[in-house]
Amino acid sequence: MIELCLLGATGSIGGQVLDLIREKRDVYRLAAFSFGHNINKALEIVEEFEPDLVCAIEEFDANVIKEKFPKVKVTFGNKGLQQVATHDCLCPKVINSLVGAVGLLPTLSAIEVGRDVYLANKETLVIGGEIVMAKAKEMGVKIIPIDSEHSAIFQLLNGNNIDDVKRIIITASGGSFRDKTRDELENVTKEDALNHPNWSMGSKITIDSATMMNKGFELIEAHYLFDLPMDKIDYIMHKESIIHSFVEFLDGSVFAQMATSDMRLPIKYALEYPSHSYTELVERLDLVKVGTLHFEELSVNRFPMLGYAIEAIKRGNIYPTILNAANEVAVGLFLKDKIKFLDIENIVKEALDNPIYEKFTSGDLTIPKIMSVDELVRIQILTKYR
Ligand code: MN3
Repeated sequence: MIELCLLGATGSIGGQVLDLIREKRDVYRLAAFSFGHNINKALEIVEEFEPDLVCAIEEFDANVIKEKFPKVKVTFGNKGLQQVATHDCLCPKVINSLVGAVGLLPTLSAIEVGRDVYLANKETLVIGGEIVMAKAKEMGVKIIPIDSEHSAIFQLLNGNNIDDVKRIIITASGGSFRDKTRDELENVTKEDALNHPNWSMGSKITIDSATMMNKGFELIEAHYLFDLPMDKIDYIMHKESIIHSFVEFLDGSVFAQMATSDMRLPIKYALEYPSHSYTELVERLDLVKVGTLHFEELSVNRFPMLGYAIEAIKRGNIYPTILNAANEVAVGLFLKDKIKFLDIENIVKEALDNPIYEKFTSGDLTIPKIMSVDELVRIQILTKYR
């Protein structure tokens, strides 16, 4: 029996993890979970899965759970997330599907108690990749990706020598606005942006897909996960989202991983790696029905966020934190109709170029430094756009 400690159970990835548990109740048990603000969904999950421990973000929601389910251990806030990540059970697997920078500390808590982390929270690696991977190495634990592109590369590298890799090529669907020119982006709405052509995901990542920041994050994620220099990490537009990424080896051989667009496959592979055992959940790929696959250059001029992400990782140190915090706040403002779509890009660019952060670039990157710069960036932007 594998006991899952699931951070972010009411989100899109969390819901798909629950699907996998339902399919194999004899293999998986939900031991602990956290949720954000969806108290109704959280109550349903407690009722259905009878976990030992539940964490709410707000104390108020924690009390609601406690009242209804007095036998369940209940906690809340950031400390609670770390309790879920380190929850004591026999065969724990920690899945981090939180959204945003809040995912970093629970990842580290899990690593510190010697647990492998099944990682869907890309911000963990974007802002803390250096520290997280070093700590994982020190503790001898694995970081297993739950992201379709990184799962593809992880599958393709299995049994191969990383030194034989010429480059990896991460595919991008292009997001909701892939066929629009920059002029046409001027007045697009939140509803347009949330309408992703291939994937059904949470709102934050769907907006990140439309701005291409998601792909920028994924380049950084790959850099740390596979310990590859940025010049070995390439990207390409592939509108069908059938090929989830490529690995090109030094001898010219190029491998692709293909499947229908269903996150339950990368989640299942992560949890059951290296097994490809049967599942009913994932729709089979019918190549005749697909017919044709398309590939196009992904231009940094058309999608400047991709360039900002590459620039942030080149500058290193605190810059990926600035990139992420600015993006998180900007996407939040856009989802509240406070700014226009293209303002997201402007806010990120302004933050990266803001000289007030320069003083943080000296000295090594540390967790306290990440936390304080993260907060400072948020305050700076929110004061301006309130
Ligand atoms: Mn992805």
